[in-house]
Amino acid sequence: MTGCAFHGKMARMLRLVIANLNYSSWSMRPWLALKHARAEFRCHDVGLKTEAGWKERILQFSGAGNVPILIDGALCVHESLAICEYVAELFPEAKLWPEARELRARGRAISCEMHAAFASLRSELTSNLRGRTVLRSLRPETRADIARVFEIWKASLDASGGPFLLGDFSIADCMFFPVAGRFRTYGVELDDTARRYSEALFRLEIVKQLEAEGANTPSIPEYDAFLSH
Ligand SMILES: N[C@@H](CCC(=O)N[C@@H](CS)C(=O)NCC(=O)O)C(=O)O
Repeated sequence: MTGCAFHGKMARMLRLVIANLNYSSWSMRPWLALKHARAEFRCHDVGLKTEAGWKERILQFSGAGNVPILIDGALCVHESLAICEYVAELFPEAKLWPEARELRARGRAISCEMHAAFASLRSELTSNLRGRTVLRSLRPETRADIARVFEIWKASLDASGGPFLLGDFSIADCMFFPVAGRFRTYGVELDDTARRYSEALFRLEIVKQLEAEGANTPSIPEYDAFLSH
């Protein structure tokens, strides 16, 4: 975390520095957490791969060189999961983590797993919320990642009783929403549990708002190319 370029210029208002909401799964996660918490915040899209100077704009706020970054006064928080945690602390009434300790532990474990793993799924099924295709074949590693996601979803829904992973909507759903989006984009066949959970996500008003935000953002051809692999 670093000092912030916005600090001191304006009245305190949360700011989320993001990339294109159609493609940036990492940006979607804290965006959903903030919306669920009914937080007032402004988004600053750096223009990833579409506008000159996008990398320098990110580096103004975080030496890690990645978005999302949440700015709260002098504080810049980078890393999507850390931002979700910060939002949970700022808005405890939003109950972004469940009260039951066991479910909270599960939620943190699966959110960390989402953050750290699934490399094959992420690289073969690039996030593209508005894109639609049906991929004919997938790498075995991607199929294994998909099976693990289904396993996590089923175990969590069984433990909590649903309709979301930990019962009510939580950070765990923010972390896994982009995966449900990837499954829809690339026509991945869902089992019954995964289909019901995905439908619950896509029915959410904040998800509809996110889809509307992502609908008209600039196209990034190198990501759209994955639709025709
Ligand atoms: N671990 C980071 C990953 C963030 C990330 O990879 N963000 C991408 C956009 S989705 C990015 O900023 N890429 C910049 C680049 O490619 O140089 C997080 O969870 O926030």
